[in-house]
Amino acid sequence: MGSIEEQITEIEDEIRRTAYNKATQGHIGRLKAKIAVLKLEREKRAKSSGGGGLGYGVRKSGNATVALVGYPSVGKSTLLTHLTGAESHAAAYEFTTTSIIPGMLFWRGASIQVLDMPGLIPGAARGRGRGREVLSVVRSSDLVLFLLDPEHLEFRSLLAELEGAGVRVNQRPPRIVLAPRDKGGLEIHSTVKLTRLDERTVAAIAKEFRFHNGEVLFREDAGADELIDTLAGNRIYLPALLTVNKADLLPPEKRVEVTRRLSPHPALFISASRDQGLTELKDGIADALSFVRIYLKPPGRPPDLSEPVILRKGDTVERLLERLPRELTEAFRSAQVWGRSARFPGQTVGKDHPLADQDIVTVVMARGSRA
Ligand SMILES: Nc1nc2c(ncn2[C@@H]2O[C@H](COP(=O)(O)OP(=O)(O)OP(=O)(O)O)[C@@H](O)[C@H]2O)c(=O)[nH]1
Ligand SMILES: [Mg+2]
Repeated sequence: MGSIEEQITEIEDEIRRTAYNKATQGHIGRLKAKIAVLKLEREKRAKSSGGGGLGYGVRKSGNATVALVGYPSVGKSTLLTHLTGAESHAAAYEFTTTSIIPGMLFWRGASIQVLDMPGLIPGAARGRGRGREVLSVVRSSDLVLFLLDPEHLEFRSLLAELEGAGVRVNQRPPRIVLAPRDKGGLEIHSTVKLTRLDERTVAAIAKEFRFHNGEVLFREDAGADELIDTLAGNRIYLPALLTVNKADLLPPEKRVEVTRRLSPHPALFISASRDQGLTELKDGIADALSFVRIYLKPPGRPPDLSEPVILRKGDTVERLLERLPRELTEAFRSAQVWGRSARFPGQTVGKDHPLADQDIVTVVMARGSRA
């Protein structure tokens, strides 16, 4: 048997040679599972040999982190500078940026960390051109901002690089639940009719991941890819925005053509160097990050509407407490909520209550505590 890389290539070739139909879909599913397992093994080795990991050591800060992803020379550094004021050298040759450069964007009350990065090149997921480090930074971000040059619209291959690194953009995790057990064999259940997978294929794919005992529960009509993602267990699901930069060089009639070529992915046209479309872009970033503003109200006093605490959609009271002074958190007894997440004004809730945008919250402290 050859190296991991050779084995992956060999199986990929076999998949390419195999026509996809009802009779072959089980076989193809099994081959895809083999590739996924080999890639997990490759990641494990890269980590233990010191490569990969958070090579660049950027520390996350602000309310959320956005990763600028694109091929060399598309204008990532120019955009960082125009969005955040941070200096990142821009130049008319490729691979100008060789490390991660952070900047901070303040927009609609939130502080958003933007990361400029080296350009991605095909093969990044295999470690080409610092690709592994860049992709690991992408994995730890909260939003991917894709930048394309109108002259190079290969968005699909950019997406493929991220997919190869286990990043799924603008997708939700598959509705498949795994319940591993120590013994008893494999049980397959589903709450919906499965049209893309049969039991034999499910069992064969599970076997590749050494999932021999336990339950696989399908809550959707999933295919092999979704099952493999669930079994691999290390996929990251991120929202993403697609922008086409250098729109100043693009005549209006060409825009229509570019839009058509990128379809079904909606793209925003900007010019980083000329500050065109950047307000829309900032709004798009803030929307995609689903910020939630929470106003604090000290007991018996009006709420402080000047400085909200910024959380993300779905965050609970517990998340809010993490952002407050220790004394408040330690003495927490309950919270009172006014606003969209409350069933009635002033509802008393616990730490697991999910908050909504513009909620007003009073932290009720246990009796006898100071602060
Ligand atoms: N016409 C035009 N040129 C731009 C725009 N944005 C960037 N450029 C130019 O494109 C070239 C590359 O810009 P960079 O910001 O260095 O690109 P990059 O993506 O950071 O490149 P790497 O760091 O090499 O990956 C520079 O000459 C920029 O001046 C734009 O909106 N319009
Ligand atoms: Mg750059």
